[in-house]
Amino acid sequence: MYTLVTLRSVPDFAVGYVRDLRARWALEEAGQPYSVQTIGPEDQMSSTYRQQQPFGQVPVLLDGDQPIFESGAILRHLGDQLGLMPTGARERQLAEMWLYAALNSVEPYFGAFAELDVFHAGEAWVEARRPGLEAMAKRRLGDLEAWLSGSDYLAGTFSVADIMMSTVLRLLDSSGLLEQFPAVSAYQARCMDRPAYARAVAAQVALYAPKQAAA
Ligand SMILES: N[C@@H](CCC(=O)N[C@@H](CS)C(=O)NCC(=O)O)C(=O)O
Repeated sequence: MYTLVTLRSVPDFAVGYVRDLRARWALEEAGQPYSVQTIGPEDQMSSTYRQQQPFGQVPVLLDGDQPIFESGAILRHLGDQLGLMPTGARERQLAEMWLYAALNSVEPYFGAFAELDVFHAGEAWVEARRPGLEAMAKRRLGDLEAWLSGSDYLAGTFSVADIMMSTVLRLLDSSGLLEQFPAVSAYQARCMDRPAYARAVAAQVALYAPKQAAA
């Protein structure tokens, strides 16, 4: 039995974007039931939780009583368990490389660009930093465009690497940048058209909906 540990409460802008979405999506792809355990700031600070997630963050996946932290490690684990890794040796290796690449070579740049407006709007340094971060984000999008041209997915068939990359691409949702890269945009749409993606987003939104309704 899987239990997904996530935050009890998040700011409105984060609803639908909390990284537990990656695990939810994988679980939904396989039709795998899971339960959700929510935590608050006091849990995040506790030594008990830090044994499960050393940085006090979410998500954590409990596979039985075995905790797994880092969304990439969770997807890698679920990829094998739920049949969301390609079957061929080279394709499996490609999926693994793209999983790391999404987290290490792409997410930091998209995240830094998105944070300008989410966390630093109006701060004096933002407009000076924007062109450099935008250029770097576009460089990575261009690289992805080249890889994806003529391919439906990163490693042949749909895999956890695509769950990771398409959720990383969502960091640029409101940037207007994706539209400039047709193969990336089509890839993003292809991934997000999957019914499991919609179910995963709906499940996360439903968790936070009572708070939103009360506001
Ligand atoms: N590299 C981590 C990042 C996790 C992360 O940033 N989690 C956010 C939610 S999306 C979080 O826990 N924020 C609360 C905090 O950092 O205290 C992963 O991919 O699992």
